[in-house]
Amino acid sequence: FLPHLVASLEQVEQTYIMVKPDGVQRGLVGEIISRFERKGFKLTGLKLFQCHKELAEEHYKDLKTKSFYPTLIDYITSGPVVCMVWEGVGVVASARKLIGSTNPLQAEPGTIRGDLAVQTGRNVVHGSDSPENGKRETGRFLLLKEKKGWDLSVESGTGDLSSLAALWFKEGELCEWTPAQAPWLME
Ligand code: IDP
Ligand code: MG
Repeated sequence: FLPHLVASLEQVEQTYIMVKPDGVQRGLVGEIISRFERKGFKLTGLKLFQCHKELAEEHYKDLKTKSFYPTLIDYITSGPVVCMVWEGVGVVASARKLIGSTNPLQAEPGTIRGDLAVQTGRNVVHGSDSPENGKRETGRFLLLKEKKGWDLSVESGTGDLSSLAALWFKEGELCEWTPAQAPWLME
């Protein structure tokens, strides 16, 4: 462990990246993982998972009133997804750039959606839209809870842990590690 190479904990964000069922069915899992790997972010969680309706509804609860909501829930639960946690300074906004616009026809070439998809309803990948949602969707706090002495009330901001309900990962599923390439990515 090289503390001088590691950004302070408050600066490090987590984002929940998910290869949606169309990405899995189309064999794009490796391609999508590669893009985050090559960029230099750190993978701290990864699994193939069949999402159930309740979780899909909770994940997309902000879109409940949209006309496409029922088909969105059907889409996300239609087959296995690949759930990932990527970690790093600025990872949330950077991952959204790597992913590209929601509508793949408007997404820039070079982005995942710009290169690999044509329709909003089949846009192959999800990425958290804010550091707060990154925490909520990844369940980052579960890992921190395992570390003795971590004050969860600091992590939650309010002391209310219910706001940190983990959506996609369970206790013990995330890994804390230092990649061998760390000193070659961060000065
Ligand atoms: P985002 O995934 O780029 O953050 P959101 O607006 O949060 O986009 O929408 C979540 C997901 O809902 C999209 O990725 C897409 O799969 C689906 N979606 C959004 N808008 C539409 C639409 O107009 N038609 C069909 N599906 C949509
Ligand atoms: Mg969104």
